[in-house]
Amino acid sequence: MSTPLNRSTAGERTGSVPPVRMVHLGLGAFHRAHQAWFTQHAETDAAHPEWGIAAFTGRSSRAADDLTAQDGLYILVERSAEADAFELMSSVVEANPASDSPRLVALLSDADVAVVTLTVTEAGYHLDPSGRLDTDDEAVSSDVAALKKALPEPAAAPELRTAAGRLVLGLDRRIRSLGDRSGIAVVSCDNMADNATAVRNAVLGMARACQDGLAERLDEAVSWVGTSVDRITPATTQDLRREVAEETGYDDVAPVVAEPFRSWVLAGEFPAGRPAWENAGAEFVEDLEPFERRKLWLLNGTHSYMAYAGQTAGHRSVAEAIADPEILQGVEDFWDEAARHLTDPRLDIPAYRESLLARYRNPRIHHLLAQIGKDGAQKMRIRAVPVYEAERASGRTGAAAARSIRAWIDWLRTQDPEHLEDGEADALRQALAGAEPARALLDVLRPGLGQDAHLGSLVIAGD
Ligand code: CS2
Repeated sequence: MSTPLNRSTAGERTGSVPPVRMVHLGLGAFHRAHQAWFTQHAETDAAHPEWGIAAFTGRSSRAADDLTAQDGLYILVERSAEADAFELMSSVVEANPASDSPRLVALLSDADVAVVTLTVTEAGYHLDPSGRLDTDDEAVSSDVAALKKALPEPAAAPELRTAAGRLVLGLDRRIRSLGDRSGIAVVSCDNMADNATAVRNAVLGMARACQDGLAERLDEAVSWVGTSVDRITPATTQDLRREVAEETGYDDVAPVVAEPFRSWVLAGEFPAGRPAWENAGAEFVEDLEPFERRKLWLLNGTHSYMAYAGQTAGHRSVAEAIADPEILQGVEDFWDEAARHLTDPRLDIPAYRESLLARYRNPRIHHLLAQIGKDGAQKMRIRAVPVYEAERASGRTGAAAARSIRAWIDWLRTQDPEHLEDGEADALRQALAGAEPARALLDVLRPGLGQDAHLGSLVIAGD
């Protein structure tokens, strides 16, 4: 018989409940395997932790119900190629539905809350291909309308649809109640190029569309911190729940599984303090770009290539795909191209590549290609297109990056257009329905890319 998991059944294994000093938007498995892990391991006294996280869900509110029933507790399974290690996680102390604007406002109006982290996916920023907030987007315009009404009324806290809208509301209230003590760090933890600018553009773009002068006020209070985040975290399955119950005796309804590897590189200021994440191995740097590119191009770039080429070849997981010699070759070729533009000596590319291969080959991590294949438009735009462009700019063919783009196009053309799991599904459907789908899909990645004759010869051949 297994026991429900909560603070009373866990007893002293969790230490005291830490005060909320962090807010997280996008409560999903990755947050719970990454920032929550770093925060818990940053504590110097595990019995008296100082940094609690109040999290808000992303698209689905299920995690709020599941975790609330467990007082925020859950078990993290660290799965190496050989064995599992089980750890009780207790740094998340509140799990709220995304719709709970009053709670978000209350938290952000508290001077003790010092950090907001986000994992809302690339699509969750609602940016257009030029990197600015897409004000034509339906969720964005609905938030603009709601905020225009709510901002002048101090007590109003309407339900909002975007992370940017929620932050505008919460930060506006913070500045009103705390004045010159409102300094706070907003830390994007999504896999994007320059994620600090992405979240800044989203939030300030929203503020600008709502009220004169608000963007400037928010920009003064907020330190936009950029990060490169890494930990492979497959989706939770029923099997995992059973294994956790067998091994720990707890009937955890929301366990998380992740690989042992984890990395967090951050750049930026924390005006109101932060957990000592360096105690847990986080690195603080002045210039994030080399680290961010290494991660986005080498890891995420080949993940996406494997997602599309792998599914087309009939594979289901990363471990299966990388065992296919043709796909392995495609991965190595992509790495060779990308590595030419990753020359900072701190990056140690040979060691990084070797460790990636071991991570991909971990036979006990069932990381599904279908999971990675979602939201391909945003992903390919930042994972493959820049490698192709860097290669072209230095006079080379960019053939491996082009092969990856082609794999995406070929895979997309086998999908049911009505069921595309992509934040840009409408644009993709339109492109797929046109006379020259491959060219039109390239234009979705970047306007004008469809006119690139060289890329066309590599990608569109046989169209
Ligand atoms: C993956 C990432 O789903 C995806 O697009 O490439 O989630 C990847 O597993 C993480 O970035 C690893 O840190």
